[in-house]
Amino acid sequence: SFPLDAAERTFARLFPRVEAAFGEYRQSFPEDWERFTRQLTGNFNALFNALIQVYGDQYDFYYHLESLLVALAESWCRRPADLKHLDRLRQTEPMWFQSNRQIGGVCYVDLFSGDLSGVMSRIPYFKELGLTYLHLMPLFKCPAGENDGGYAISSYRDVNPDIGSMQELTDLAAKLRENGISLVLDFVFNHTSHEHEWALKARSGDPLFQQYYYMFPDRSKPDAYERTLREIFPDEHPGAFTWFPDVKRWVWTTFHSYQWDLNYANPEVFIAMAQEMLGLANAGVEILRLDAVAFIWKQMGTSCENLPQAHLLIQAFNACARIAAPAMLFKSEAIVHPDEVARYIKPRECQLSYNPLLMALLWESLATRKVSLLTASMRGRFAIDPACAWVNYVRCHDDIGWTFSDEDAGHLGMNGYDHRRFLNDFYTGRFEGSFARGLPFQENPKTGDCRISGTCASLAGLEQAEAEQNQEAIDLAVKRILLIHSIIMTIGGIPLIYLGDELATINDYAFRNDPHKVQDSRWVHRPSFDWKKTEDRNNTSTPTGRVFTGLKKLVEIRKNNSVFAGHQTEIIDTGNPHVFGFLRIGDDQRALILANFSEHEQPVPANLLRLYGLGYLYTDLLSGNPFPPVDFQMSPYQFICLLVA
Ligand code: OTU
Repeated sequence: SFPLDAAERTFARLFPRVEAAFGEYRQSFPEDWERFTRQLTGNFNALFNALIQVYGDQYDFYYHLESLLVALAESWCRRPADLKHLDRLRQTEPMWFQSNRQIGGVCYVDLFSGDLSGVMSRIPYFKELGLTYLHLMPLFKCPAGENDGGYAISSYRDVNPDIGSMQELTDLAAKLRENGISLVLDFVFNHTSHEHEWALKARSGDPLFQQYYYMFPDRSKPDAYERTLREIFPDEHPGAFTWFPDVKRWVWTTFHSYQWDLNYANPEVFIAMAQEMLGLANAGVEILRLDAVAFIWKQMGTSCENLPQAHLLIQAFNACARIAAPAMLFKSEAIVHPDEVARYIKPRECQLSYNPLLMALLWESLATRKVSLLTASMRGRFAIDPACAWVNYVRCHDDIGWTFSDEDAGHLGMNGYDHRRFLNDFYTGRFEGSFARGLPFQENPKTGDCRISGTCASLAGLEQAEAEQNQEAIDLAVKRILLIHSIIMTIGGIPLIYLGDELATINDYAFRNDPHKVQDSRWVHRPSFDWKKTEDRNNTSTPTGRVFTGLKKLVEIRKNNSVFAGHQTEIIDTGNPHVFGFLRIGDDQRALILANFSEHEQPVPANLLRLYGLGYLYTDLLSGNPFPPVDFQMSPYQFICLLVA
């Protein structure tokens, strides 16, 4: 426990020392220093209150706090003028990311276009799609061979030399920004690679750097921890620890053995990582994807996931960003129970969050042709802080985990475990009559747990339909792809397209011939971007053209109607178990969205429209025509988007 005015008293003591250290800068740039002072005073309490709860009992807490403040000031002094300009813009329009004009895309630099200069040359393609947000998958130095698609980082300051340099990254960020596109990068902060300088020092026996990780000489502690841990990548190694004979230690490796978990119980790790984070901010990153947030704090006897200290640490990182790089926002990547996902979403923690529940339940609805779980879950869980936003997606570089709540399912009379089994059978194609061609990921025979890999198109039925040359099935697959995308475009939040999906890219099994990839089925949905396919993008006699033009139409509808800004959304009961519906509530308009998740016609009564209409005037945004409020039939997988006037 500490006195209530501890933050103010600490600030009064520490700030003059920081000012003294930056005397020259203050004199040369008084206004700029003034801005920093304002940002620091405005966020110091948040920073202090988070850190003292995590580190307050360490004898040298104040020393660390002072070093952190100095590091923040140094980073601010180094922050380029154009980014400080952006800081101002974002401070005057803090809800910019809620605009209906926001559309996201994500890709791997090497697979998409070879290298960073290749990405630069593809800006016209991003603009054609309407992107305003580009997430480039991890692009920093990483071990040769296996590196978890770049999620094992050996240096946060060096771009992987195969794809470019730090300067090229900075230039690309600026060029994207000029084109109205925000650069999004990962902050892989739960772990570094085993080849990071800190890990190398730890391996060579440096006790200071051994404190950067969790290292144990024998199995006693690992065994004790493992009693309550879940296995994340059981295919690679059982449990959470790996034995490294060179240092004769068990090292905490939640994911792969070459990904060493950082020890945030050590305040030096927090400060070091805050500096790495600000380095990314100063390179021009506007949105930081916080990877694997759930795992950053460990405590024996717990699951070591989603612990209160994990939240405090993210709040502290967030305060650092508000102080030294205020334009930069956080996006949480927590693919966990929906109750836990929600806890990261706060203006002072993560302003943005993936919406893994919506993602999983869109696929669940396609498999079952029923929308009850989707409707019930979204009803209870879609609403979040008005100052935050969802990032809605149908596919990403990862597997699909069935992270719905067993309680939600239970209320509908479904057994969560059995339902997940069904979904896994369905999406691996084992279920009789399934249209999907996915692969199992990290199937765990001990728990029956399994996740699903596969591209959007393959999971939606296109691969199988094309193999069978079944026109009708191809048609249905295209409709499924567009249906789930139409939801993410309109439901509220930033829609995020996994690039390649806009061209209906199917699975690529070539990863099976690559010894560094064969053990990780996620590579089946990470093919090289097929630029040849883009030639078909406006040819609507091909599935590629139908998906691309269909998606572009949805993008246009979203961008042209401010009712799709923000996330004021009411999930409605359509009275039809196959039809998902919601109402978007804008400042002066409303939109009614209906989505038929079955391959059969579905009736919708006019009463439903009347219920949500004002004066019964509807415009069908897809056709531009008036929509009469009479009983009607929805065609298979039809999506209806009505502007209500
Ligand atoms: C994340 O995913 C990344 O998205 C993955 O690509 C990485 O492999 C991993 O971290 C390690 O950096 O387990 O299957 O519940 O929240 O952190 C994906 C775990 C994952 C997830 C998530 C993790």
